[in-house]
Amino acid sequence: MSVPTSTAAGTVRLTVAQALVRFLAAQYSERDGIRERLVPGTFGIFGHGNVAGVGQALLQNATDPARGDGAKDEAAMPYYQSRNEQNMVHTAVSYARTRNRRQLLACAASIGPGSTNMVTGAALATIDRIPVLLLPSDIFAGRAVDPVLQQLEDERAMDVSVNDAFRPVSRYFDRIWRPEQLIPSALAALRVLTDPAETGAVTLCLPQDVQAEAHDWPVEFFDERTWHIARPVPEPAALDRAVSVIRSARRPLLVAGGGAIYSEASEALTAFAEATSIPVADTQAGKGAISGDHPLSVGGVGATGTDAANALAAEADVVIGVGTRYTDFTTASHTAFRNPDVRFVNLNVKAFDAAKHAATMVVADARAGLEALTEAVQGWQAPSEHAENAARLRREWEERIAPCFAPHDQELPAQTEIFGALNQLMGDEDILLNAAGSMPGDLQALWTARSPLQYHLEYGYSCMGYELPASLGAKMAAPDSEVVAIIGDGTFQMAPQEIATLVAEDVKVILVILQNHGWSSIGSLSESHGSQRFGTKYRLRDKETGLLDGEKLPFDIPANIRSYGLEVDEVSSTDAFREAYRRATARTRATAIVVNTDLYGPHPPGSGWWDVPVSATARLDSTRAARAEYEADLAPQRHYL
Ligand SMILES: Cc1ncc(C[n+]2csc(CCOP(=O)(O)OP(=O)(O)O)c2C)c(N)n1
Ligand SMILES: [Mg+2]
Repeated sequence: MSVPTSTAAGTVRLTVAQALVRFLAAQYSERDGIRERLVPGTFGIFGHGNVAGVGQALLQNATDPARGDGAKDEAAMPYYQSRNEQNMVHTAVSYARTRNRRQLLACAASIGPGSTNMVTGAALATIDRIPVLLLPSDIFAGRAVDPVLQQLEDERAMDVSVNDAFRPVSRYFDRIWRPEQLIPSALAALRVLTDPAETGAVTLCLPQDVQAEAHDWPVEFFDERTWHIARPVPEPAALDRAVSVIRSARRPLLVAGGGAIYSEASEALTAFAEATSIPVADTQAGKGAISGDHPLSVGGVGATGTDAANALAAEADVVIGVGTRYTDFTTASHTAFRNPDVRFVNLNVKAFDAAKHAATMVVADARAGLEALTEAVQGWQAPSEHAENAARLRREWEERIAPCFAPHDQELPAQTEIFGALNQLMGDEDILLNAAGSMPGDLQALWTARSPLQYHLEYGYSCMGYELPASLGAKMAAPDSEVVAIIGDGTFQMAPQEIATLVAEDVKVILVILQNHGWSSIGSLSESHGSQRFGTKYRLRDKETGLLDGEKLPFDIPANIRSYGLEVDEVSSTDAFREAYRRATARTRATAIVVNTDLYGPHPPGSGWWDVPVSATARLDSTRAARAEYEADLAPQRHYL
């Protein structure tokens, strides 16, 4: 049995990798009195960079009942094998998001390509403000063998490696050149991961030789440690300033972002909205913070928002942003808020976000801040006509989108029909996942989320390939929920591999693949911006035109998925989809429904705009016409000062 030997009093001899695993297994989080293992598992793919270091440590943890020097059974660190390093970061992000950032996973990769495959996942985590601990392997600290297989050589600096690419996309980055550096670095890493204002990807690079090096660690390093996830309260003076702006409002609008969900502020948000009669619009990350059925909910705001939310945004005199980053989709590229005198009050745990649009800042946890605002604004309400106007706008929008859910006069269903059916079929606590393609826009406009976790849209990075591995993470985090990933055919082709992991771990999710033989999203963007859908369909190259506009590819997605061992239904109508969904829920294993849909939509109507610049000079008429339209659309774009 590979029990490490204690050496000097109060120390334990372990390799750096063994020490890191043992340290991570002893970390706990606490919020609102709920204490949980902070890092309950590690995903990984081994190569020469980590197989004998981190790999050995995980093996020892998995197979040695003493888990190294008598550590308790709770110190297990389950290892999950992934098929692609980018995917495993997506899985970890989805897990942490579904756990409202109270728990997270580690991801261990080999040196070189294994590690850089994680860079995209790191960017996604940092942009979305979701904690994930990345453990890329790194070049030899000792340099005796340089260049090791897959090493980038920089003649100007020997401490540079490909892992430096993680720096701009990590909230904390470190490289453990010497064993004893692990102690301060591990503590710093955990502080950042559990700080709601700082969190994102945290990267600890582990040189290949250092991972396997032994050190005498102080036993206290492995003591159980609890990280208290803070709920910072607003400063009284900031609260006063915010309240005086809110009290002056005649046509206020709340914008709920992801922060409202991660902080579990739904009740507080709803109570604040009810107390003040302020309508609530939502962003992609914030949908569900207030139930879509609530009379004050007006749906998505911005580029892919509802007419109701956008009409209210256009005239709002005070916008109260709660936990939002105000991406260009939310602001419709700075055209959504058109009142010349509009002012912002931003409640955000991160001062950086609270300060946006020259706002009156309330730097606080969303829940604590909303509770304080509700108390402080007591007795004040927006004029009653305002809520009545919002309710009328919402009814008009519902009438306008009703045709999206009805059968269309075309051979294949529009995906909006499928979404309408799915919204009825899924339970309130079930989870819908999506990230890229034409689906996010349609879903933001059409979907009614009735619980905070139901609508899981990754739209900070909108990364094709997130959905499938994310379904694994969401299901691990919420095993009692049905998890449904909506995956475009383009997205499917980017990352189908993780189906093998779903099978290996026997994780039941439902994959809904929308087969439209190309990119409906970028195709329509291309067409409306003068580029004629060039290069956006999946077609064979036509010998005569020389373009990719020949026959459809004979690629058989159902057969591809069946080859992994899944049961698959292929459907071409909304009624058949309903039946297939019922069969899918009855199954106990991961399963898929491939829906043949129409590449050309139709997509929902909408009133938002998105700034995608059109070529300012062109020989093509289509581009010149699109450019003229673009210049006109730019007119209302402004800074909010
Ligand atoms: C990794 C990545 N590459 C490229 C893009 C740009 N992009 C956004 S949507 C899209 C096409 C998506 O195609 P599909 O999944 O079939 O969805 P559809 O547009 O047909 O709804 C592309 C290429 C992206 N978001 N992510
Ligand atoms: Mg497609």
